[in-house]
Amino acid sequence: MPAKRSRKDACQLPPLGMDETSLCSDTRHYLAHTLGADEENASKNNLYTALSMSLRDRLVERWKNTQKKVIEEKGKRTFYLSLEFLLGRTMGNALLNLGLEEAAEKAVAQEHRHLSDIIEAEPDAGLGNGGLGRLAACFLDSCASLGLPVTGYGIRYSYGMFRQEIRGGEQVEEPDHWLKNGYPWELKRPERVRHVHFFGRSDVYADAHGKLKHRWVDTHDVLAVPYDIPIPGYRNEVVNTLRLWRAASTDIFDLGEFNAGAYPEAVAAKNNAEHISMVLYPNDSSENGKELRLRQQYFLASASLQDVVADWVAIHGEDFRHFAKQHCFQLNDTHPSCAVPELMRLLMDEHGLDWDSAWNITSQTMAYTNHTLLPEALERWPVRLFQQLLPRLLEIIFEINGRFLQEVARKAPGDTALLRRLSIIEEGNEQMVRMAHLAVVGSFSINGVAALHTELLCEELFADFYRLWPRKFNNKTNGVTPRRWLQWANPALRELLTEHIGPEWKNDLDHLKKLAPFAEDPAFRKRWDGVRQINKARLAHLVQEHTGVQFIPGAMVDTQVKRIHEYKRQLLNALHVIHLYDRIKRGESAEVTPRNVLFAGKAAPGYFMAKRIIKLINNIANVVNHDADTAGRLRVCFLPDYRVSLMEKICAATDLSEQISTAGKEASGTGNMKFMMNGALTIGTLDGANIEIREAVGPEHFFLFGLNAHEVSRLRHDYRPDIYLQADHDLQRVMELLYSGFFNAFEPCVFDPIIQTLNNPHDPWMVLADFTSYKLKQQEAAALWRDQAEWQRLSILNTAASGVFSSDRTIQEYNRDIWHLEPLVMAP
Ligand code: B1H
Repeated sequence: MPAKRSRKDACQLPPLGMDETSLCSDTRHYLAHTLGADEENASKNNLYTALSMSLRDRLVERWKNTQKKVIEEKGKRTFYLSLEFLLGRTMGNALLNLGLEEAAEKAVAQEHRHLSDIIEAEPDAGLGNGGLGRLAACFLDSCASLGLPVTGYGIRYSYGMFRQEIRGGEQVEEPDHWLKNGYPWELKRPERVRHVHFFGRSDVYADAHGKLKHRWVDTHDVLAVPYDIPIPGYRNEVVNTLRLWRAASTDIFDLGEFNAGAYPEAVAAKNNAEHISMVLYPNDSSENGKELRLRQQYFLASASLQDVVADWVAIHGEDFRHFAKQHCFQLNDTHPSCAVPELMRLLMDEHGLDWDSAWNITSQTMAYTNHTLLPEALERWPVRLFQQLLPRLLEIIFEINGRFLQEVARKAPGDTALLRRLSIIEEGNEQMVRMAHLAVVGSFSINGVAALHTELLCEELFADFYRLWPRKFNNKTNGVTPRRWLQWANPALRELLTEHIGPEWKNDLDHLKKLAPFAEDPAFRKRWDGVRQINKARLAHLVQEHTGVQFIPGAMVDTQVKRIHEYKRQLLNALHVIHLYDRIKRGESAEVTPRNVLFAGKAAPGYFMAKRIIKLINNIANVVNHDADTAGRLRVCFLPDYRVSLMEKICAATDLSEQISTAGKEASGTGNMKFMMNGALTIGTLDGANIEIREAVGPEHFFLFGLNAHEVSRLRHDYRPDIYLQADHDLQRVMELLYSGFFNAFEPCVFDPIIQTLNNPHDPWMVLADFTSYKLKQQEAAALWRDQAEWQRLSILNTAASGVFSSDRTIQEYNRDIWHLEPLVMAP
C-alpha cells in the first residue's frame, strides 16, 4: 500500500489575495492562459470572463470551507426546491458580498476599462418568470448572508425567459441563449449524476423475507447532471450552493435499431432526454398543462431528493430514524410537489422502509409555499398522463389519498361532499391530480406570502384544509434582498445613508428607521434629491438609448414594471395616461403635472389580451410623444425586455410606484418593496403586501384607491361597468377616444377586444370600477409633487420604513417557524 500523502507533502495553496494586485494578476493570467486572449486588445467579454474566473476562485475557497463546516456541524439543513431561480447578473453581487468592488474597479482600470462596462457584458441568468423566481434568488442571498445551511435545487434551462423585442408596437419573442459564451460562475459535477425514471410500469415482487414490495420497471431513464453555482453571503465567509440539473441521455442505445444498421437514428433518439432542461415555460401565474412541463417537475424533484438521500446513506447507511430531524424541503409553489410521492418511493422502494415510517419522514420534512389564488394557476394533471409517465408515482398518490380520505371520514362521518372537495383526485369527465392538495396533505407547514394572501388562503382556497389542520397554516410576508436592491442598485444612496446613520443598516435593515428624523431637515432633503437626480439621469439615458424617448427633465417618474397580466391592470394605468393626454388637449396643460410614465414587462407568448395591452401602450406612447402639445408635460415609454438588470436601474429612479392590481389577486408583489426601499411613493390598492407597506409607512404617506378584496368579491355578481362610465365624464372621454380609433388610425379594430372587456359586466378585473378613485388619487399625487420639499420628505420616510421588507426578515421567520436551522459561523 502506498503511504497516504501527508498534508505537508501536498502542494499547499496559500489563500488568494483580496487586494487589487492579486485580483489583477489572476485576471491577466486567465486572459492570457485560459482564454488565450491578446492582452493588448482583449474584448469586454474576455475581460468579463477572466475577472469572473478570478472571483469564482475566491468564492470556491470559501465554498469548500463552508461545505466542510456543514459536514462537521452535523446540523439540520433545508433544501429549497424551485422550478425557477431568477438570478440576473452575478458579478456585481459577488463583488459586493466579497467586499471586492474597489479592488475590481482598480484592476479593471489597469486594463483601460470601466468596471461598469465589464458588468454590462454579463447576460442575465433569466431562469424564472417574475416574482416567484426572483423571490427564490433573494431568499438564497438572505440564507447565505444569515449563515443558514440552505441549498437551492433547480433546473439549468438552456434557454431562460425569452428576450422581448417590440416591433410595430407588438411583442416579438426571441430565444434567450444565455449560455452561448459559457457561464463562468458554474461548476459541473459529473461525479454526482443521477438517474431519473420515466414510463415503464409498477411491479410487485417478494423480497428475501417474503415481503411484498413494489418496484418501477421497464423505465426509460434520463440522466440528471448537476451544475453548482456559489451563493455568497454578505461579508461573512459563507458560500452556499445552488445546484441546477441538466438533462442528458443515458448511454444506452436502442440496440435493436443500432444493430439493424440504424445507427444515426439510434443516436438521434438520445436527443429526447435533453429536451427536458431545454427551456423555461414562460407562463407567469397560469399553468401550462403540457407533458414536458410535468417531466421537468418530476425531473427536478427526483434528482434533488436522490441527491439528498444519497448523502444521507453515505454517512448513516439505511438508518433513516433521524432523517426527518435533519432535513426540510421547502416547495416553491406546487411546481416541485412530485417531491411528496417521490420521497415516499425512494424510502420504500429503494431503501426498504414501510409505509408508516416513510410517511412520517415525508410529512415531517415537506413544507409548501403557496404563491397564488388565481384558479388558472392551480396545477392539475390528468391521471391518465401520470399513469403513463410516472406510473409508480401515481400508485403512491392514490395510496396517500386513500389513507387521507379515511382519516377525514373518521372525523366527519357521512360528509361525502367534504371528501370530494378535499380529495387529491378531482372526479369529473377526466380524473385529475390536484397538485395543491397533494402538497397540503404531504406538508407539515403551508404558508402564504403576505398577510391578506394567507388570510384568503385560509378562508377560501384551503378553507376545508384549514378547518382540518389550522396549525399547519402560517404567513410569511415576502421580502427582497437589500444587497442587490438597495446597496447595489443605488450606490449614491448607499453612501448618503452611511454618512448619516452609520453602516449598521447594511447588516440589519431595521436601522433604516434612524433615517426618519432627517426627513424634517431641509439640508438633508436637498442631498436626498441630489441622489435621486443622479439615478434619474442614469435611467433617462437608458430609456433614450433603448427607445429614443426623451424623458422630461425634472418630471415625475411614474413606473409600472411587472409581468403583463389583466389582473395587474396595466390597462387602468393606460386609461389614466389617455386621460392626462386628453386634459392637455383640452387646454388644461398648465394643470397637468409633468410626468414620464414608464411601462415594462413581458406577456406570456400565448396570452392574447396581454399582448394587445402591450400594443395599446405602445400606440398611446406613439401618439402622445409625437404631439407637440405634450412637450414638457407628458412622455410615455414602453421599455422592451424587462429583466432583473433593468429593474436595478429603474427602481432607484422611480418617484411613483404603480401597484394597482384588482384587490385580492396579487398574492404579495415584491417590486412594490424594491421601489419603497429606494424612496418611491406608492399608489396602490389594498392588495398583497401593499397593505403592509401602507401600514409600515403610515396611511397618510400612501396613495390608496379602489375597492378592497371583500368589495371586489361582493361586486362580482352585479358589476355594472356602464354605471361607472355614466358617473365620470373624464372616463367617457377616454373611452370615446378609444372607440374613435384615435390610437389605431391605420389598424382598424385592433383595440376592440380591449374595449369589449372593459365594458363587460363579467370583467373579473373591474377596471372601470376603480378608474375614478384612481384618477383622483393620481391628482393628489400630482399636487404633492408640486411641493417638492414635502415629496422628498415622504420619499425619505418610505425608505426609513422599508426595513421590514428585507428578505432577511422573511428568512428569519421561515427559520424561526419552519426550518429551525443553526446559523454557521465561519472564521474570518
Ligand atoms: C406568483 C406564480 C407563478 N404566483 C405559475 N404564482 C408559474 C405561477 O410557470 N408557472 O406555471 C409561474 C409563476 N408567480 C407570484 O409570486 C405572485 O403573483 C406575486 O404576487 C408574488 O409576489 C410572487 C412571489 O411570492
